[in-house]
Amino acid sequence: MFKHFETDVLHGIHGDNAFGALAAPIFQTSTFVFDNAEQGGERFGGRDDGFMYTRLGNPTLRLLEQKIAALENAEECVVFSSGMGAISGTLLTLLSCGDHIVADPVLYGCTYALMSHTFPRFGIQVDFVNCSDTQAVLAAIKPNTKAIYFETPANPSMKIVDIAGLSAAVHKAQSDCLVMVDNTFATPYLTRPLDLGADLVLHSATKYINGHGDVVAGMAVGKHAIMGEIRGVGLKDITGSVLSPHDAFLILRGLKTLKYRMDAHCQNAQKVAEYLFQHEKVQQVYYPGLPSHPGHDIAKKQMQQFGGVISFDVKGGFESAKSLINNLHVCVLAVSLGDAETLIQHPASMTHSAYSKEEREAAGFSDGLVRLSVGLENAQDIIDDLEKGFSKV
Ligand code: LCS
Repeated sequence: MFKHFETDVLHGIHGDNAFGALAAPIFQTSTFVFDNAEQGGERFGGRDDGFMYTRLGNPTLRLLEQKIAALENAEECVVFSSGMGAISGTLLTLLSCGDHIVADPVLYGCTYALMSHTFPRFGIQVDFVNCSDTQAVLAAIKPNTKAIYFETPANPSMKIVDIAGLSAAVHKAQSDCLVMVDNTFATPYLTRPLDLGADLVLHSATKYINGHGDVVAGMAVGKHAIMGEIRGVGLKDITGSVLSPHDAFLILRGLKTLKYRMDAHCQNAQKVAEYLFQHEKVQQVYYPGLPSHPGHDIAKKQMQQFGGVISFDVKGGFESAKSLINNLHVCVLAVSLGDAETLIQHPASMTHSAYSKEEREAAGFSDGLVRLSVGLENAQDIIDDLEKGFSKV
């Protein structure tokens, strides 16, 4: 690989490309023809690494996996048809009935639902513990604790977890306990969790990695042995959550501009966060780029920049927030994040509606919280739109 991220996303890995196409060829095929019965048997037996069936592997998917593994400085990546596919496929591969995990209480709503509602049905115990508090995490570790799981920045409160500090402490306490980081909000351009000591990285590639709001996809990234298990069990048998080759092509295309998009998202978000911070109708702003954010110093250490998502509380709670949201035009009312367009949504009733009111309070985000995924428009147009919206509050 080269010295710079923007070069690495373009060069170095070209995959299986017999005709020298510059853009990634789309291998839109479900199955692969064998030369003879012996070859088919060798492939299924793992003694020949040729392709067999797209759920088990495909050259377009493979190219994307190799690129992401290189960008995360990892041995291996497995792509899935959604972030939730990657998360459930990974966790259900590595956990069994009787195992225990520690997870931060601030998680994307469906990840939280998987852990709080589904895992207990399968005898997997989950303790939700503040992962910004290393001592609390260490105190929660038991002999059967197989993983520590968190997002940083976390959805939706933009909470920051110290990846290096927590990974070192957890591995010292229990060397085989896996530290898993959902790196969706940071992307490998802003943070490389494996370089900081984490064991496994998860992504919703639906967000910044694809970046154009036209694909749903996920990724798991880590060491060969674990990724082999995740591919052979979590992807192949448990979820069957295989990405389509055409979607892999779109992500490969989006990836080419990841650095430039992230630079613009981060610069715009900083301006919008500073505007919101001084606004008389805003109660509180949650953005790690603001010195007032409790995770600001750690974010400065482990992130190249502070990301493109901002959450904030409007004075007067949800009723006031609704008046704002319903009077915006540049900021589009939609869930998801990391798209070119600025997206605004209300976590308590939308992305995080799987949490009860008490669970949201315990996790530290209010029912009135608004989340803004700052897009690639001119920052002043976003600010002007918010200003007009606030005038209706
Ligand atoms: N991890 C994080 C941090 C996420 O924000 C999401 C989705 C997922 C995993 C799941 O990925 P998916 O299956 O959707 O690709 N977050 C969403 C959100 O905040 N609004 O809509 C989806």
